[in-house]
Amino acid sequence: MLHWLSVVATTPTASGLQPPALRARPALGSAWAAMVLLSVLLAASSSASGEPSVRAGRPNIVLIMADDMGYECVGANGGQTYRTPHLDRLAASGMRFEHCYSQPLCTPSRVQIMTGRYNSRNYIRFGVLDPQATTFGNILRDAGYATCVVGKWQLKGGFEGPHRFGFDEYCLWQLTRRPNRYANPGLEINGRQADFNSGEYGPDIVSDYACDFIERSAKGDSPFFLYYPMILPHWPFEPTPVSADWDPTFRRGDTTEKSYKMREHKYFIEMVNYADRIVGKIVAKLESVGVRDNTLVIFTCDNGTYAGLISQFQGRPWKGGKGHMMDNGTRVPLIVSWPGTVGPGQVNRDLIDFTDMLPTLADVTGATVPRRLGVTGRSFLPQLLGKRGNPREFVYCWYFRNGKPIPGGKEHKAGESARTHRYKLYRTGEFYDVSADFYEQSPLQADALTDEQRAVRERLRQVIGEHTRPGFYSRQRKRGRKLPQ
Ligand SMILES: [Ca+2]
Repeated sequence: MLHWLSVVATTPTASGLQPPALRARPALGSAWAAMVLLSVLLAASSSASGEPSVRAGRPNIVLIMADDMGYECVGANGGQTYRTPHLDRLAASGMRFEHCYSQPLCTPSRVQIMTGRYNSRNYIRFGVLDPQATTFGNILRDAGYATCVVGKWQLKGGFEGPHRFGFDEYCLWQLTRRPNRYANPGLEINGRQADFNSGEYGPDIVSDYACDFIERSAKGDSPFFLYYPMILPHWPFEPTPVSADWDPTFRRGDTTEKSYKMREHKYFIEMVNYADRIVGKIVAKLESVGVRDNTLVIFTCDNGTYAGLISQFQGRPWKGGKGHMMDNGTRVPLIVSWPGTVGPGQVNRDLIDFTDMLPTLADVTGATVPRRLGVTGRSFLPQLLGKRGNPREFVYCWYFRNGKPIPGGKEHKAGESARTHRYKLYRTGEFYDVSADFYEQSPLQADALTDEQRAVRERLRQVIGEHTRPGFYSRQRKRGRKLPQ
């Protein structure tokens, strides 16, 4: 493992920031004292009722989110093209969700999962998180958690950005620049650029940092929250350190990598397998430092697999749909493991969307979510504890990559929809039975709907009306912008 204080800083910046070992823990204020008291009270009341005292334990949280690795990539889900033994074991140890829906693309999903709000309420444009936003990092740090983010950022904010959004420390790619991410990467670590030139592999470095954070935090007085939006297995598709043709001298800029064999499926498969290895590495670290049973581990993904890559899933082909609003762009893995608290081998079919993560983490930790934030997600903690809970009736999606219609004829990729398990309505009026029409080829004909279908369609129309961005369409029309047809 690298020694983090010796990482070569090529561009000293961000005065006031220090490497993690030199940073002081947040002061334990009155809010913390109140939280401890609350935890004690909750422990007393919950133990009296015989239910798990989840808030009393204040578990550590590790949230891992892969990049462009759809539902079909995980063996436990029925995937047959990739080897994911660590994820499969994680699923066997806890609860696997079959209907978790992200946004179709990186930034929209990152904004939604971090803020607990639909993109219609706080999305600006690709590559940006609203500087005024409050994230799950802010909420858990305020609740006394030691916080860290490693992996891919893509949300701007400068060297202070991750701190502003609630993270004590970070080891990231694509914070203030966009150099190589895989072999010989350029990263940014706690306010400093760090360029690696000796055959290092970006995903190894950020996961080493994550392991170091876990090890340090396990010795601390506070529980910890590790948010790990993975670099893998996003394009460019390249050999990994365990690939037969790994080349430690390999180096490319984003300009040249576009001419590489970027669509070679072989490397994508190897990268998914490597992402799985890293999940195993993180879990092994939790075990080796003795905190596994007191750590809630969540694995999900930000959007579907790269468009056009065909994988085998439950005996049939599944075509990747990243960037599209169809299920192959938005249906993602969700695995939750918390030994001793979440029972093993469970499969849950409830609808979950990315606004639900923040309220769930708050629920697990007893953290307060201020009403002013307008968080609309629902906690799925009850389901994790084996209860029915309050499952959502719909999943809503507002997707405009740049916050407005995309010029150049790509409007078909943008839009707004609401869905149940079975049916999906677009704002344009197209209405699909997605259980029978996965790729949304044949909208249901309005004059042939059953009474039940009409009722569902009307309810979904209301959902879109309730969650849409007020005035958005009239403003676009005034500006002469073409809207999705
Ligand atoms: Ca992505």
